[in-house]
Amino acid sequence: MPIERQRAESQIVTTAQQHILEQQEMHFPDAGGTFSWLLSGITLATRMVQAKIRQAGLLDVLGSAGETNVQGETQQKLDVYANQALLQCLSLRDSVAVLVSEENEEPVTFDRAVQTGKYVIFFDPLDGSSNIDVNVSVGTIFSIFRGPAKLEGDIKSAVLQPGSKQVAAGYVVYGSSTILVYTAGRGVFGFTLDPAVGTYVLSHDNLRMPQQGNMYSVNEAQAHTFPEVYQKYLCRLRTGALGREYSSRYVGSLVADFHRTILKGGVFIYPPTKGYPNGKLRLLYEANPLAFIAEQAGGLATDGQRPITEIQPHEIHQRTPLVVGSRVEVEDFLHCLRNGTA
Ligand code: AHM
Ligand code: MG
Repeated sequence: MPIERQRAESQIVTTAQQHILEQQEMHFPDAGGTFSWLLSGITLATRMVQAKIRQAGLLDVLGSAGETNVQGETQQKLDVYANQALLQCLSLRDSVAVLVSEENEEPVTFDRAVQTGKYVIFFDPLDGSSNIDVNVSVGTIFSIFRGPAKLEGDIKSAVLQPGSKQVAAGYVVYGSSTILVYTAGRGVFGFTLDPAVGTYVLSHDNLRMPQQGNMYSVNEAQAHTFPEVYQKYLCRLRTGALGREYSSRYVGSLVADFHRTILKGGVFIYPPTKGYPNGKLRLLYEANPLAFIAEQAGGLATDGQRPITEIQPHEIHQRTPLVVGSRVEVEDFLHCLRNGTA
């Protein structure tokens, strides 16, 4: 049998680990396995989290842990578990210099030589936690940067870089199946967890977001508190100004809403509101990674003033408005902004 055919037949599936290694060899030949080892820390933690989520209702993991996090939000037990899983799995990777989690007010640092501890990782361990108790999809989001040349002084400021400097980003959606989507700046790839084997398997090769969709996603009950341009833009979507009839879909878990948007096209919007004048979502571990993935898949992401990935952060837990999705919808939003009217 020809060698190529033998290879094709023996390679029944491509696992995430294998794919990440191949990508690393192709695009970062000098990384020497460090980067794939780092990512394997994330995939391990998310497999632990998904196992716990799948047992929710059987184990005592639902409900509040009785604490509030840095955002003043009640921490769910699964929030706490997911945070610990990521912190533990990643702290064992020598290449990690700093970890910044939604659940920790301060960055977690490791005493490593700069040559070894190369990476800073931002993550939201369990996004959409208000949905946990009602069996609706939740997720994990991560964003990876190279650390600064020197890690001294005020670590919180030292790790702040615009999203355009992300080395890799991804998310896991714990839905009807568990799916990992990631980019290292050379396209977007999706892997579905095979629960029987416990391995992520390539299921979405070189994912591209449709140029235009027919769904928009926003907490419309708050629409009366949105800035006028957002209200007018929503009116355009509803009235066929973009040449299509739109439906609305809103899960209330960013990862789930984004995952649908990347697959089906359309737009996800979290504007400034009365309750959240700067938007609710966090720049460094929610908006940035999803913006990087959207751009890599052919979409766009903006805060209404500039691309999300161009924002120079000033605070590790800062919030931002977010409009992310297909090129046609986001460009139309930008057009509305420029014209001051829809
Ligand atoms: P969380 O990180 O505390 O779970 O909050 C972020 C979540 C997002 O997943 C979701 O898009 C948003 O909050 C929903 O907010 P709202 O209920 O205001 O629409
Ligand atoms: Mg979140």
